Amino acid sequence: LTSSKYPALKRSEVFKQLNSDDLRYFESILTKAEILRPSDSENLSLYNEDWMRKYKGQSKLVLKPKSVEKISLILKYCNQEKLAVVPQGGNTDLVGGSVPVFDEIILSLNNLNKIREFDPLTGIFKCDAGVILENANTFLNKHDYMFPLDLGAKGSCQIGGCVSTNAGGLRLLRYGSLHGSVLGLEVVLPNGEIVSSMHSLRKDNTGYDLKQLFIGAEGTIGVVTGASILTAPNPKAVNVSFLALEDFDKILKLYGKAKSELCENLSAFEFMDKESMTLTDIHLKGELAFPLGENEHPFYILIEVSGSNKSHNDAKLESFLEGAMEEDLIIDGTIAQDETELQNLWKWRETVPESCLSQGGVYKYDVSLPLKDLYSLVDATNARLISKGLMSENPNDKDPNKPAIGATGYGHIGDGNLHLNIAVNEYTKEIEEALEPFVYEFVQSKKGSISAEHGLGLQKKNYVKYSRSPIEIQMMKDLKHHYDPNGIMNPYKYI
Ligand code: FAD
Ligand code: 2HG
Ligand code: ZN
Repeated sequence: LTSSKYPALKRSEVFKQLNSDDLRYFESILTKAEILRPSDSENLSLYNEDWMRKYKGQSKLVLKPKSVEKISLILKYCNQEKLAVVPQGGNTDLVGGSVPVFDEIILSLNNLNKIREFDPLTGIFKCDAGVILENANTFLNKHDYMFPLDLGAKGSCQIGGCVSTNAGGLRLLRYGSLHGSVLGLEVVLPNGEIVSSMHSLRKDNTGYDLKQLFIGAEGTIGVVTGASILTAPNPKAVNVSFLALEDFDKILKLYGKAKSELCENLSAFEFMDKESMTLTDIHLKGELAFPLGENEHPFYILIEVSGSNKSHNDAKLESFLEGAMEEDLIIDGTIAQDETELQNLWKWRETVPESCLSQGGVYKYDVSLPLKDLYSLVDATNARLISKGLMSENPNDKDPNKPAIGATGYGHIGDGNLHLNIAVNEYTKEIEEALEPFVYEFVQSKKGSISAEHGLGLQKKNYVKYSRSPIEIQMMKDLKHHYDPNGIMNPYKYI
């Protein structure tokens, strides 16, 4: 068996191939509803292929257990039998981490989806790993709380998947990373042992903070089955402004001003370039009018302010925008007048990832860079693709012989996180070779990180050294070997 999309990778002989005894075992511990077999090939392919339609495995079995105990039995058996396993949440991963490379068993958390408890005084929320982020947030909103993480994939991604990628998202600027808001986890180790650490403590310095190992581990050392999260009170007043700017330097000046004037009310500061808005406009097909008339400016910013007092919140935003106009930082702008307008403005930002994919395919690079260098990677990538003859010099010239459409940049300014997306008509080896290791070398030269918030998965497997030293990589391998000596958990990926 070889991977059709990745001929350079070979299936490891260490792993057993699934046989009828294995199937009989799984049938003995699971109900029919918890097993997806090859007879259901259409559904099986949904689990084998990733969101970008870029990575595709050939698994013949999806297990969807309804209890932690069943997950424990599955892993114990797979470990004994050396059957490789890919944990899968909402399958919205953007680095090829959530799908098998060959015939690994897919362990889906879809059926482990109960909210366990919530304390309205402390805001501590406990749930199964398979709870969908949007459902968690809807539940919390009813109690006047909110999940401290928000992202465009909220309708599909799961709490366990977000924890396992240490997803950052749109609110990190204000609410911090999951490394801070996760208070405890329940995890099943590869040998089937259940580690129950669903703590409710803000402070707990009892030795090593073991849960941190699983936050961002991408399913390589165990399966997260439950999470205890410190949630945040729902702000009573939220407003959003959408602004146009003429250069990237003004974005940085505006960000400095926003930090000092909007302070604790600033809850998002997102940027999009003209090209990402053009692709979104094409993708939305006129469903939403562009917020600022024509899309004709080089850069756009979405600012969200939130607080407990509406008039105070609005007054702060208005005075900030007036100042920004006077200082010539912004060319144009609009403020949402009601909840619908607010949601529509967010839609222009949250739809960018799928819009960049909509022309056929997309190469995504999620990187951290010093703010002053953040956008230079987009310019450098476009120049590189043009010099290699893979893209037209004029973005309006749709030359069918050029496989790349162009590089766009957007992301989380407050987190120093650029999303470099290269929209393409098709995935080709030539484009990939033009981009890699070029992008990673660029990031390393600026002392950035090759993975800001999406993880490493399969995509960045060969490039970890651009952001981690040999000793750091060795320590990661040691940890992996300690917890997963048979290497059954999410093999062929970054570790
Ligand atoms: P999956 O995609 O199923 O899995 C992700 C990884 O975690 C895989 O390696 C998988 O093996 C592992 N895994 C999943 N569940 C478990 C578990 N229970 N135990 C152990 N391992 C597990 N990311 C951001 O950081 N910020 C964003 O703003 C953002 N926006 C996005 C917008 C869109 C439209 C899309 C498609 C993705 C976006 N992402 C973003 C990517 C992000 O990684 C995922 O959306 C989310 O974190 C993954 O959750 P999931 O449940 O889909 O996990
Ligand atoms: C976002 O911020 C996500 O929208 C996805 O992290 C970014 O698709 C991307 O490159
Ligand atoms: Zn992001």
